[in-house]
Amino acid sequence: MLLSEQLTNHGVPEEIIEKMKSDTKEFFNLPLEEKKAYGQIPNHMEGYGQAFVMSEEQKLDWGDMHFLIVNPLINRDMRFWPKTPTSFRDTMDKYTKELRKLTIILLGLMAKNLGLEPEKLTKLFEDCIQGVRMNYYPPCPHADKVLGLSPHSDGTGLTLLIQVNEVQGLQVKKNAKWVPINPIPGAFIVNIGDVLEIMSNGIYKSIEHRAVINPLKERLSIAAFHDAEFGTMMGPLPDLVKVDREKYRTVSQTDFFRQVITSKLDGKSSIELMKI
Ligand SMILES: O=C(O)CCC(=O)C(=O)O
Repeated sequence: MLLSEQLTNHGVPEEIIEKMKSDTKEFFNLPLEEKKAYGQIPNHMEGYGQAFVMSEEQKLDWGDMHFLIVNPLINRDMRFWPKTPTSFRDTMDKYTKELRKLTIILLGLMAKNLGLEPEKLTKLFEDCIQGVRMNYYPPCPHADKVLGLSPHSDGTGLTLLIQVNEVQGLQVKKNAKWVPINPIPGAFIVNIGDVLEIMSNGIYKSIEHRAVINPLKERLSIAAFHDAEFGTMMGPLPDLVKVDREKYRTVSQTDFFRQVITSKLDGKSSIELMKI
């Protein structure tokens, strides 16, 4: 079953992807003070900073990131949207609109693969919650002693990820081994998240992944997360539990999100808590 695949011929115009990449690079190249103007604030997920910092004692990952909620439009908090480069906001808008369309196409195909009408899944993601995390990993002379992003599965539905430059760093766990994913220019890495594992009653499995660091070269990636519309219950799709026993609990999205955002990145530990 599809866990993490590279997708080419996806229909997202190349110039939109290239512009997203170059604006992201330009943002991370800004002086620290300028980036800090968009810095994370307490009890808030968005902004420039570090991923999943839960305590003062925690060893941090070797990377900076900038996270934005992009959809629903009403949930955009423009305080965190960079004004430099000047094209950034427009680029992000165009890029993520394309990715929402692509997500619906992929989810329709996945629903068919589960033996369901495409709408059984796509209608839950029509006005999806979409967030984008831009990651910047500086080189580290002791690259083997640090991680760019700790092992985790995404606590969302479907992730479309691009590796911005040709520096390898993403690894996925397959048969208990870490497998490097080589960057293919213009390709999206499609990662199944925990929400799709739950909704598919375990037929699709979320993929555990991590980012490693290069000793000499910086690396950048952009992950776009797609989640079911606000208010969707997190549980197996009713049609699937008619034909098999229910393997995951059903909880409110609020409770599910609380669990995701208050835990530090730790493999697939979050979804284990949802298993019956
Ligand atoms: O940098 C990468 O390739 C991985 C990024 C990632 O997993 C994330 O942002 O959740």
